[in-house]
Amino acid sequence: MVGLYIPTKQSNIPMSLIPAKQPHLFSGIPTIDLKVPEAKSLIVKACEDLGFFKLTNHGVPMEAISELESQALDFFSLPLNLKQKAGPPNPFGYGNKHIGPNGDVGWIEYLLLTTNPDCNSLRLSPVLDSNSEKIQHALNNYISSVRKIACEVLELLAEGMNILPRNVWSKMVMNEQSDSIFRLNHYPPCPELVRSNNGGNVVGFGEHTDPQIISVLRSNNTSGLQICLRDGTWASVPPDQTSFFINVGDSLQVMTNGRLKSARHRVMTNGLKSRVSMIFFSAPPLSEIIAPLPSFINKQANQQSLYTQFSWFEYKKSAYASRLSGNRLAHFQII
Ligand code: GA4
Repeated sequence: MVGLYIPTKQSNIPMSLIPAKQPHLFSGIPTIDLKVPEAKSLIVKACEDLGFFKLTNHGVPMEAISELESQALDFFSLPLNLKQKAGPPNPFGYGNKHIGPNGDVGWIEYLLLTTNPDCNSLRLSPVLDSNSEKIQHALNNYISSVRKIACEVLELLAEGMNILPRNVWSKMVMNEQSDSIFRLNHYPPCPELVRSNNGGNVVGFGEHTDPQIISVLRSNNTSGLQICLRDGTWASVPPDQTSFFINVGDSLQVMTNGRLKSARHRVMTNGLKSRVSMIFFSAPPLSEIIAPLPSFINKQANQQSLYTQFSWFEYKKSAYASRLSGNRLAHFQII
């Protein structure tokens, strides 16, 4: 793979001598047990403070997770020319290094997929022939589990903030027309890094916020995910293959009029181990209007909406016209 973005490159210093500047593993990620009575208030607090937390005791069987991981690894270990038959990822399919339509690149290969059962066969069957049924089955099973997790979290958030009805957000994700998508990412170890032994700073997936409502991420036991803290510093998230990581997306930030903040995050390539992640991006139907709910605008306190109203279709269109690291909400902010 070529064309990497190596952010610490400084003039006159050979790349191999640039010291590792990876942040330390951060021990402050809020960890929330989904089944405890105080889960809702803990989730609200985590989404207000960081827009990010780790979810444990989620009830999704490890077999469903491992099965999809193993199918994904089988796919990514195929020869490049075969995998490319499932591309390009416009809008769904296999992608390699290129992220989005505007020139962003990373040390990554991936499958972008729909969340509609059996709708990915058009992309996957030409590569996997009859074996595509296995991955389809693992995908359907996993996606239906994480969709439920996303909805449970959204309902706890609504309850925790006294928003009625409690399914105000989950019903968007459960809607048949929901535009939710799914992503399987493979970050191969970077041989160049191993050779130079400088330990880090090759970008797998550049910094960004997710445009959707919330994202449910699971990875194998390889580090790489980093989140941007409120003071602008980056923190490495210790991997945990048995838990999910949840992050707030731009749309939830808008619907809560900025009370919950979307989490800026990125993934750095691990020099030695490959990282596999699977992410469910929960989204509303394309026609859904994204605007602050009235309960987040306190008229007595003269509070106003911080954002102009837009449909998910409009936001998505504007997101896909932006660079990965862009502040996509700026365009819709009322100043
Ligand atoms: C970020 C979140 C999801 O991975 C994604 C990404 C999408 C893509 O990879 O095609 C985008 C990015 C994401 C936001 C800005 C645009 C679109 C790449 C890019 C430069 C699938 C999504 O929905 O938005």
